This record gives sequence, C-alpha cells and structure tokens, in this order.
Amino acid sequence: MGRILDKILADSQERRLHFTLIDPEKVGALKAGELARLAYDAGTDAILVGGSIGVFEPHLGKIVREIKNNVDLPVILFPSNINGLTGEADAVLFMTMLNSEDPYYISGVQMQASTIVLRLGLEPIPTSYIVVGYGGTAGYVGRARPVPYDKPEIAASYALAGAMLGSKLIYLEAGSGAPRPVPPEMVSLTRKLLDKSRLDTRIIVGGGVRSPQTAESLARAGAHILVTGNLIEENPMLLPSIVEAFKKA
Ligand code: 1GP
Repeated sequence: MGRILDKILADSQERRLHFTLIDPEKVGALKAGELARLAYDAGTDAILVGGSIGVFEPHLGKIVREIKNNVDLPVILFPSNINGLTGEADAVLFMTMLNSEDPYYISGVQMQASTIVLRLGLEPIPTSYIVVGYGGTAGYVGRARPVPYDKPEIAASYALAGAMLGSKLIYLEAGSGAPRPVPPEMVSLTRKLLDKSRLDTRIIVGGGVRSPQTAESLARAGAHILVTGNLIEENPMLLPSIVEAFKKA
C-alpha cells in the first residue's frame, strides 16, 4: 500500500476525516489555492481535485501546484476519465463505478489509465464508486443506474462486493449539488455489512451536504470520510461548522 492510503486508513481509525473537492472546471489556479486555504482553516484533511467535464491539462496541473503551494495537505485526484490525471498530485482515487451500465466506466477507462498512473508516479487508491439517487453529472456521464434512495440494501451489497474485490475506500455518491444527500440508513447498513466482513475498508460519503445536521447524521450512521464540494464556493462560512459537526458527532 502507498503512503497516502496508509495515512487515510490509520487516521480514520482514530477519527473522522473531511475532504474538500475542488472542481477544475469551476476555478482558476489562484482561486483554487485560496479555496484550499479556506478548507485547511476549516479543518479539512485532504483536497480532492476533479470533475466530470471541462478538466484538461495544463490547467489541471497548475491548479494542483497552486493548491500544494498554499496548503500542506495531500492532494488526491478524483477523475472521471483519463484527462483527470496529472503527475503534480500525490495520489488518485483509482475508481470503478460499480453501478455503471457502461463497461467503460467499470474496467475500460482503468485499462487506459493504469500505465499512465504508473508513469506519472501517482499512488493509486483502490476505490469503489457507487452512485445513489440523484447522481448528478457524475452519474449522467458515467451512465450510472443510480441506487434508489430507499434501497439501502442494494448500495450496501455493492459496497460489500467492492470490498471483496479489494477496494479500500467505498464511495457513496449522491452527486454534486444533489437536492438530497445519501440517506443515513444507507450508510449505516453499508457500515454494518462492511464491519461484518472484517475487510479493512472506509466509507466516503458525498453529494449535497449543506448543513451541520446532515454531516452529524452521516457521522452517526458510520461514515468515515465526508466530502463537500460546492459548499466552499457557495457558503464557505458554513464549512467549519460542518467539518466540526462531522468530526465531533
Ligand atoms: C463529491 O459530489 C460530491 O462526492 C460533492 O458534492 O458539491 O454537493 O458537495 P457537493
């Protein structure tokens, strides 16, 4: 295992973590640096960089470099395709979208990306990505068949399958800007099943988290890592209370 994943696994055994997502399509490099600093001050533990459209080099590399100039946090790529890769980052969520209907997003893009990740010297973090409910642009682009909000057993079964296939992170994604986040019942059932399996995995939850109450309920349900994206641009003043609510619950 690599340095970043080891640290995520070790740290999240002790405490809950918060990651901030910065979408390269929405910001320039200077702004990305500023947002990273805001996130750092709010108590975030890592910066994810990625988006489903409009991600390209050299813009992506400049953004990652500027983030690294501003904060001493791991920068982890969160790509939707091979254009989301740059050697400037520390690691990449090497994801398979388990509930895509398109084999490209399950194993095709990974075949194209694997040698690039190796040549760029990026640490791959084996991650299963499960799209829930709204799904957003990620779900649309990835041709997901989103798990209905009221079917926690489907999401939990996908999560367990991902863990059995070797993923270390299980990412439950409602989609950026989701009107409704991943339901806590879905997180708790997933956590229960993963704990039972004794496989060493962590649950990441993201999409549509806009309040400390939601963050707290996801924490209580058993999420290890919370991701927020839009919030840092739309309502940065709220971020510290959301991070705190998630970590202290
Ligand atoms: C990352 O999709 C999330 O998983 C980010 O969602 O932009 O709604 O916080 P938000």
